[in-house]
Amino acid sequence: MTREQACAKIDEAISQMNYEGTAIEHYRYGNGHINDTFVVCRLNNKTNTKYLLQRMNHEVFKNPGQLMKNIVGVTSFLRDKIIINGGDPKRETLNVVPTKDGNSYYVDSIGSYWRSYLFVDDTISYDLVERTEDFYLSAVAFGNFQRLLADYPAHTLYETIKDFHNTKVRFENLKKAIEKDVCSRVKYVREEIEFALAREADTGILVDMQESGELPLRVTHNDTKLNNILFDKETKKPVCIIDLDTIMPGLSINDFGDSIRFGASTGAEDEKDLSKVNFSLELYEAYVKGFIEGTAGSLTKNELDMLPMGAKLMTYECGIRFLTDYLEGDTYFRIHRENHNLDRCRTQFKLVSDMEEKFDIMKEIVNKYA
Ligand code: ADP
Ligand code: GN1
Ligand code: MG
Repeated sequence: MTREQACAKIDEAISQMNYEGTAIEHYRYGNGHINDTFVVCRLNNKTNTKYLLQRMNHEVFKNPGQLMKNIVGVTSFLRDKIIINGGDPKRETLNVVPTKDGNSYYVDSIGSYWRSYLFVDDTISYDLVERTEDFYLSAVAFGNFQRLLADYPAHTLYETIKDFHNTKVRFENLKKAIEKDVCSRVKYVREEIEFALAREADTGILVDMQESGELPLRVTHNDTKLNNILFDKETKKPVCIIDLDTIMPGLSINDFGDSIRFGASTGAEDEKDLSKVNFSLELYEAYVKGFIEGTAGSLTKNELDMLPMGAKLMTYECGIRFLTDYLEGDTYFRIHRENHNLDRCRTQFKLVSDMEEKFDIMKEIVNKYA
């Protein structure tokens, strides 16, 4: 079944959600690579109300029920903290809209899983940093998010994707994809494969430090790219951190690194012209400053020391994930054009090379703020 076909029962899903008012329209929305996202507009007492509706990607998230338990738990926890801090809980965290039966998700008659959130209106999400200040503010917000969740009972969280940021496992998956070569694409990407294989020794650096206890497990977001944060259209301040599907115990450094790989680039994640894709030390510095402020002294010395490595490894890991998906026939990340995953892989590898050249400066920048 294609993703389009899996969304065929959207009207049935809408009819099962506990929405106010009457239907006006619904349309596709956003630039996520994983879920199918829609906005649902309703008319309620002469005012328009919007909801966000998603078909959860059941191929990627094998147990949507457990995933929704994580999200309900985390968002209610955040909601309480936001209220105590005098914030607006309807805008500053996701709010799950239940089904008419009071469940957090609905399984339709063809087996697709749907969930809905209040739509956080008058916001914008960026696919490329427009102002350094925005990136700095996103760092404060992601750091703060991690700090807010520091006392969340981590043992209650389900692992929604096994070995999500286990770079060693990601590397093994790439090797298997190369061996199988199901689409006969290996011949087109010899250079990228060579680049990936040459860095095998790096794949265990953070995983091993985690296993030995040198790096603490924390409740982390695990998908901290810039378009997973909503900014207020007017004030340009971060409002809400979204895409909570991968909240799990993880490494703080990976949240840092994932933001850097996406945001500290001068080009989009899928830019074809690699001359436009460079690792920006200015953006990196802004994020380092913001993240250290946002986490407010909670990072250990080892974590601070390994931030540059986190940036490099998350970029590398994402590159090998895109390459693996290209070799496997583009089954994981949504693509919009031929070779889309290969283009994405190339930007990541370009950034890795750039970071390797600038690694000493990256360390100095962390030392400046640590
Ligand atoms: P994916 O896992 O596919 O990335 P996301 O949960 O990130 O899905 O949602 C895709 C996009 O939809 C986001 O980048 C954002 O622009 C938008 N979005 C998600 N949730 C909301 C919300 N509650 N209110 C407004 N926009 C949202
Ligand atoms: C996916 O869901 P989305 O588009 O926010 C992916 C991330 C990758 C990212 C690359 C669950 O994020 O891990 O880093 O694409 N999410 C999942 O852009 O695999
Ligand atoms: Mg997303």
